[in-house]
Amino acid sequence: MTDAKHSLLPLLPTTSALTFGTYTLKSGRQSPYFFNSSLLYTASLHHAVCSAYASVLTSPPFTPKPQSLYSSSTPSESSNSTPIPVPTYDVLFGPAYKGIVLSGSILPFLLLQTQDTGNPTTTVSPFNSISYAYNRKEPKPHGEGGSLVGCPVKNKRVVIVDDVITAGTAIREAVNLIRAEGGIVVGVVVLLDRQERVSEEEPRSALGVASEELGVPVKAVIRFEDLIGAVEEGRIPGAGEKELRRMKEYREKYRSRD
Ligand code: OMP
Repeated sequence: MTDAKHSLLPLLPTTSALTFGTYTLKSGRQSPYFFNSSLLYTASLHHAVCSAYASVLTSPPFTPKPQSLYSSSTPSESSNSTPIPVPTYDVLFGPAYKGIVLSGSILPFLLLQTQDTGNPTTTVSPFNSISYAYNRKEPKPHGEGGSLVGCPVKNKRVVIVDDVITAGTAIREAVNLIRAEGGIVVGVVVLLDRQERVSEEEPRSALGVASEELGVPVKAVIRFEDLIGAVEEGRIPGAGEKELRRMKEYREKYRSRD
């Protein structure tokens, strides 16, 4: 998790994904900053983003704890004693639209990070059969029909991969979609946790509440605090004292209390 964050954060200043102004969010809140993950579209940035998700998805709690990490290839059978984690899920689900590209793009990175390095002639990985799925916003009325694309999720253990969590509405919508298709949601990974409360009435964090309600891990690569830190250190172009003050005021107003 920490490695993923530290490889991604230094790249932010090279992009315009993080901008400052006044933005109306999906929740209706007026935010002094906006994180637009779809601007991380170059090969090198997309590589870094997918690699960061894959780091999270190949570590606990998305793989068993170290003592039970071994797949069918045990250290004694392998010329290299590096344990290979096994996944606790079958499908990565990316909610339309921004999650779509993530769901498929992360898969090769799961393999790269978990190949049995003791056997370089094969590309055996316990993650070989992890699959992707995503939804269409408009269900297709002809051809194969339906609103889900990719692996059918019925009876499958599904991890949702999305870009940002603010109040948690987008995640709840994705959970409902998957459950309606018979899938079992076993986790969520987002790129940015804005660390905001669910609502006026619910002061706990959207991420914490989602995790508690679903009874599954909900993890983020980067948090709002990381963005504030980067601005404080003068590492984000276009963000100075004024932007920092507005971000801190916003944090006071909407930050979660858990
Ligand atoms: P919630 O549904 O309130 O959790 O908002 C999450 C969604 O808001 C994400 O899926 C994004 O589409 C969008 N969003 C961003 O992309 N970046 C932001 O900085 C803030 C939001 C947002 O509207 O809250």
